[in-house]
Amino acid sequence: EHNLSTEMLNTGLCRASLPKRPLNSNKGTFGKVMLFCGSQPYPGSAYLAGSSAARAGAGLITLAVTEKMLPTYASSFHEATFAILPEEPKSEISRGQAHDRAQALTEHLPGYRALLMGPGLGQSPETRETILQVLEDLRNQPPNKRPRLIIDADGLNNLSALEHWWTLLPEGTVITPHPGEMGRLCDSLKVSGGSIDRLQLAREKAREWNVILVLKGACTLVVSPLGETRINWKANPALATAGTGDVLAGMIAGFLAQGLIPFDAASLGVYLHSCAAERVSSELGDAGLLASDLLPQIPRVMRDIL
Ligand code: NPW
Ligand code: AMP
Ligand code: MG
Repeated sequence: EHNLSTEMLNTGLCRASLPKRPLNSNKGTFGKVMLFCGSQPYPGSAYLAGSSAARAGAGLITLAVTEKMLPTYASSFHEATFAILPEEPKSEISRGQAHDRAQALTEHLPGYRALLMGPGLGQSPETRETILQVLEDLRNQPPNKRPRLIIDADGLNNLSALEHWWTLLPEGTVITPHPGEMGRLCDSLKVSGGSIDRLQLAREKAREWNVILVLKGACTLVVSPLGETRINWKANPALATAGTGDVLAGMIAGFLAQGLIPFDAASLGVYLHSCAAERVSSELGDAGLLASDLLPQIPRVMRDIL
């Protein structure tokens, strides 16, 4: 345990992993991101995550949405493309329907380098079933053929109800719980209290779950399955507002699509997310940041660390 590398996230470290932008590049160079995010009560999370992936430099963003939801997204997110999923059934839970939805999603996945599942999805039984089916499809694909996976928010909440949920994840998955979600993943352990050693917990769980764990908070930890740890020291209360986690998840997905290894994609996402917040709060102060204010700052902070 004592030999595990622990470093503070900083500009030098992140500059080294920032994706290069060759002059003769095209959108294919920077990867496609698929998002299974958003639902009727939470349409904004799909927009925030998807545009963050694009702002982080990904080449193409696709939202997997039902036909009913399509107009909502299409009218506000002009750059996105769409994968249309079958509607959720009105009454009884149908495994078959979830299977159809998962199939519609996985049929679109060839050629995609990153998949983000979770922000704003809700926790209907059918959504849970769809997530499980997609995970199974991903596990059955060879690692070099499948997209890199990041799971956040309701993606995690849907899993945490299941025993040994982590055995369902493909190798190299990034998860980004806030302390509330982390508590649910850890069998309702209270993670936000002062008594818990967050660093030790994060290391223990990243290893046990075999994931790249981003344990969010005022001081966010990024831990690899081996226990390598990167700490983000940039506490900023401006980020304590709705939708900022959806932006972070989208940024990490964008970096995964550009070919970064998951530990670097997660680290770069966390660092640049707080740099973007710093840019906003240097103007607005500690309150009143909108998650969408972060979006135009993302390219600027990438330029800043060049
Ligand atoms: P408590 O109250 O302390 O016990 P939830 P959510 C805890 C989507 N969104 N430190 C805290 O628990 C998301 O993507 C959509 C300590 C808190 O009450 C999800 O899919 C938006 N505790 C869905 O909404 C914008 C902390 O967790 C509870 C903590 C629900 O996600 C908003 C809240 O977490 C949102 O992103 C911390 N730092 N942070 C949109 N515009 O579409 C959280 N907790 O119950 O998981 O609810 O995070 O709002
Ligand atoms: P979520 O709760 O999923 O929307 O995620 C909130 C995001 O904002 C995470 O990236 C947190 O690390 C970040 N955040 C929230 N509060 C603070 C804070 N006081 N200082 C720094 N980052 C914060
Ligand atoms: Mg969240």
